[in-house]
Parts: sequence; C-alpha cells; structure tokens
Amino acid sequence: RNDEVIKSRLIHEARKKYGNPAPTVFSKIIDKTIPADIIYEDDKCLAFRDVNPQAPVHFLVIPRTPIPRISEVKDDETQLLGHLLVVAKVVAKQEGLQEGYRVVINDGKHGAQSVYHLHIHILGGRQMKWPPG
Ligand code: DGP
Repeated sequence: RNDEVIKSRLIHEARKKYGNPAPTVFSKIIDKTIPADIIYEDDKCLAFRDVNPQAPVHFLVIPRTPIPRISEVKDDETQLLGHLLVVAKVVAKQEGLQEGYRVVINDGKHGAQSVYHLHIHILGGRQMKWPPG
C-alpha cells in the first residue's frame, strides 16, 4: 500500500518533468489496460513485440516514464537511456539474435515517429540493408 503511494508519486513527478504529455497507446500497454506480448519487464522499462513487425523479430523497449521523444529527453536521463540499451541487448540475446540486429529510434516527422512515447526498435532475424528507407 505504502509502495503504491510512493510509486504513484514518482510517476506523477516523472510526468511533470515532461510537461504532462498526452497519454499514448504505450501508456495503456504499461498499465496493462490493453494487451501486448511483453517479453521483458522491470521497474524502469518494458519490452514487447511490435504489433506490425518489419522483421522476423521486432520488439520495442520503452521507459515507464512517458518521455515523448529522444530529442526532448532531459540531460540527466543518461542512466535510464543506458539501461534501455542494455535491456535491448539482453532481450535480443534472449530472442536468439546471435547474427546481429538493427537498433532504431525514430524522432519526429522526418524520423517517421508515430507514437510519441520514446521507444527503441530492435529488428532482427533477417539481413538488414543500408541505408534504411
Ligand atoms: P514509430 O514509427 O517509431 O513511432 O513506431 C511505433 C511502433 O509502435 C510501430 O512499429 C507500431 C508499434 N505499435 C503501435 N501501436 C501499437 C500497439 O498498440 N501495440 C504494439 N505492440 N505495438 C504498437
């Protein structure tokens, strides 16, 4: 009960830090009001399969904090950003991507971002091309 109070206060503070951004579909995945194939979860982030996979393995790693986009991340978020990449690596291994994979963050209009809750794409299980489209 006390833990819940502390948790909701921390979430409130985190939201305030980013100007109380409008909730996205990823907020609903985080609070489990819509289903997702969650393959990793901890106190700071989760990983789940992309609903529209662009490769045999395609999952997203997202922070629980609703940071809208990478270009708006605060300068004191170094540890969280590093954690997301380490989780991406751990889950990629878990998913059997020993031959390698692509890591992508789309930002804004030119980056073709569609969901304004920061997420890291991990794509693998096939040969990627460069440059991306
Ligand atoms: P981006 O263009 O980087 O904003 O990509 C957003 C990705 O999120 C896109 O590849 C599809 C995925 N996505 C959008 N809505 C949902 C959802 O409700 N569930 C899941 N699992 N993935 C979603």
